[in-house]
Amino acid sequence: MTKPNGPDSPPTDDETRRRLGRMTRRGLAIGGAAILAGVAGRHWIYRTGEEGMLAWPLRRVLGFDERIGRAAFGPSRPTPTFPLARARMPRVNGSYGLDPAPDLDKFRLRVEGPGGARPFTLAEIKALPRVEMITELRCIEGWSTIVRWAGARLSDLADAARLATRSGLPAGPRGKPDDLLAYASLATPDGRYYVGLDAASARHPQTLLCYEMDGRPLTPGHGAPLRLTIPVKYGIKSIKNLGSIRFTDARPADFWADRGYDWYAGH
Ligand SMILES: Nc1nc2c(c(=O)[nH]1)N[C@H]1C(S)=C(S)[C@@H](COP(=O)(O)O)O[C@H]1N2
Ligand SMILES: [Mo]
Repeated sequence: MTKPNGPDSPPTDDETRRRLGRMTRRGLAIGGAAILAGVAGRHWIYRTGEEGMLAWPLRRVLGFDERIGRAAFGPSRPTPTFPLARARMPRVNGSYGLDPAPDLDKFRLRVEGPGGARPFTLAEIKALPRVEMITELRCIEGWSTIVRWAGARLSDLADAARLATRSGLPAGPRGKPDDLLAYASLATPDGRYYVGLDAASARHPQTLLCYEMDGRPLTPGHGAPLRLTIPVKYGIKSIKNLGSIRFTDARPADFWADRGYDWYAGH
């Protein structure tokens, strides 16, 4: 007898799909509420009338719909996975926030939320269910590489930390959808590189805190000892040399969005 998803066997694409099915059902509940709120909002606009080119409440409602819509319906499908023979090491690309080289023995990932902060050692992160996957790293510069990754799901860390919800409860299958904090803010230890994620993308089952690439521990250039890989987004979101994760309801700043790129950076 083999356990389908014991620690010895990497989770299959079926596990990814199962988790996504759960997220989509949760998303439909949030989306329904957003649509009702949108209808109420529009009714009010038609009573308040126009102001300039576009009634300001309409702009606000559209912004609201976009935010909730993306969070609710966001990435609900697995990104493609590839056979091992196609996996390569990508080039080292982007070095903001990579120096000074971190002291591996003293490494702590700082996880924060409204309920407090909790440091995680690398051993604690490696004790979470190990996921191996072969997915594409796509850079906005136009290149892409198929990479073999190993790490822990960010959603599993979030549930272990109990800092990603308002109530402090894990956001697991029976969690309340409206309990989830809307965003995650990730940064290097020196804060020089930083990434903002919507909760749906952060909790996507292929969003991993990686400690291995190509079957080996990360090299400093690729973000040792811990980096993110988030294949539903462009490479700019796959932050290397990860030092902290903060769960929040305020949309976090993002290094490349501050320099003119799309904040969501999905593809
Ligand atoms: N800390 C940090 N992480 C980063 C970057 C960076 O400059 N600093 N660049 C990003 C970009 S643009 C890409 S494409 C990927 C590249 O990852 P790689 O160097 O492992 O190929 O890292 C991302 N993560
Ligand atoms: Mo990139």
